Amino acid sequence: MTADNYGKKVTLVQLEQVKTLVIGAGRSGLAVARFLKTKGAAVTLTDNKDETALGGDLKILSAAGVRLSLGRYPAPDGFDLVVVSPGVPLSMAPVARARERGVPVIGELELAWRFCRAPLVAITGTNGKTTTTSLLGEIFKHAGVRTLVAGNIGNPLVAEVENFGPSDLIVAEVSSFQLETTVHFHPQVAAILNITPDHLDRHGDMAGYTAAKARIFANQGPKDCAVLNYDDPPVRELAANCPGRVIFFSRVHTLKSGVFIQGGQIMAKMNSHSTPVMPVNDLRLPGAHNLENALAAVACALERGVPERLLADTLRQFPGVPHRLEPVAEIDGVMYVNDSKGTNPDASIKALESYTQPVVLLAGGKNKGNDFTAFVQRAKEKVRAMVVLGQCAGELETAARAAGITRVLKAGDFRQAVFMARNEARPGDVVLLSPACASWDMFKSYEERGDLFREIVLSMRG
Ligand code: UMA
Repeated sequence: MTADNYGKKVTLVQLEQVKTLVIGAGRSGLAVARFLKTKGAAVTLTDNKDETALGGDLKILSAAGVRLSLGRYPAPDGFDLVVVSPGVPLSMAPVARARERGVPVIGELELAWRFCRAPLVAITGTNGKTTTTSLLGEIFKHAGVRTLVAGNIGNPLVAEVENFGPSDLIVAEVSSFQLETTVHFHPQVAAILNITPDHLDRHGDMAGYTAAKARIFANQGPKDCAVLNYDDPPVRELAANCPGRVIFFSRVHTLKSGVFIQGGQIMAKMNSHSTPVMPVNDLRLPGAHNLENALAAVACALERGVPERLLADTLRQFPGVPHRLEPVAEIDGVMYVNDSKGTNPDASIKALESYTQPVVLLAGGKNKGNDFTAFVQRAKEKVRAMVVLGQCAGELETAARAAGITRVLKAGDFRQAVFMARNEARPGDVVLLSPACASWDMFKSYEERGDLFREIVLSMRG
């Protein structure tokens, strides 16, 4: 297979003997290397970290015939295909070189899609995508549909995509990083929940970030559907570019058609008549942002034919996802909440807005090019004290003091930060880990950060 015919293939592809370079040996790259090997490709897996730093399944892959180039990238020439991990910037040398030579560069999402036989619902957005994807997965499962939930949520789609067929369903959380390398990726239903500043260090500016998000519907046709947030102006404006039908959802407007709130009820007006789905107050998930997530899930589920009664059952029961406003424990009258998934200022503002009681906030990590002004201004109204940590601790401290937060403490490490927060809290307060930053300066993932927070808090109970 040549580079050229790969680019033209739209669905199933022939990978036998194709010389493939997989960049990044994390969750995505390992799954891609394994998958390509089963398809008979000649696979080289590379990572800028060496074997000691990586650990994992590398020995097994090597024994299976995957060539490893760890600690340094191989000479980029001689490959027919490059598959990049989502966290690998497309500006890095081997990727740029491959593109110059006309070698196709795709990501795991595109690769998986080419082997996808099941109908696909894809969810993106700056915030809420994990909650909405999980919720939607539960809705479909409760409605009796065999469903795979995969993607940016943590389990690469390519690992399981072939186990699901036309009568099943796949719900995929997709990120701007993954969408950036799509070519033919084509979900039947594509939802965009919101677009606020995030990952600007990677995408350059909001226009670049929005363009990456909009790739979710770029290959849709008239029979497909985009589910868009009417209340979010950048998302609403994307409707003009959608090749398929658009279903809007709104928390604040009564829509002519779509999914919205009226008289305390979630209403769906998909054809000409309105149908009540359930009272808003019956929703188990707390917060205005979760109501938006629920409205998006309702729109996607109705589009796929799930009856209102069944989807309302799930909305009444769904408790949320780990690391997102996850209550960990109450100790001496103080509630400890793990919101490690608050990896950008907007997510952490939403977390702060979920509480009426005083908050001791733990924030900081790796700033992804975001401005903290709005975040610290909101924090000023909510926090008793703020503990800052990680790579951008100094930047956050300066911003917090400029916003008028007087009690700002700088922690040397994560454990110290949690103990500092405990000392600051009074009975009735919330200690909230919602960093507004990525975890990558101190941890492999936000999950690892949240797990450590949970472990430290639980160890304080005795
Ligand atoms: N690496 C290089 N060169 C580079 C950059 C990274 O070799 O220039 C290597 C690193 O040394 C590391 C590997 O690449 O070994 C990591 O790859 P990765 O960052 O793509 O991470 P994965 O473990 O493959 O996880 C990725 C997603 N991570 C990112 O997008 C940063 C996971 O999303 C996703 O769950 C997983 O694939 C499966 O699809 C996480 C995430 O933080 C949750 N996503 C961002 C977000 O939600 O905001 C986009």
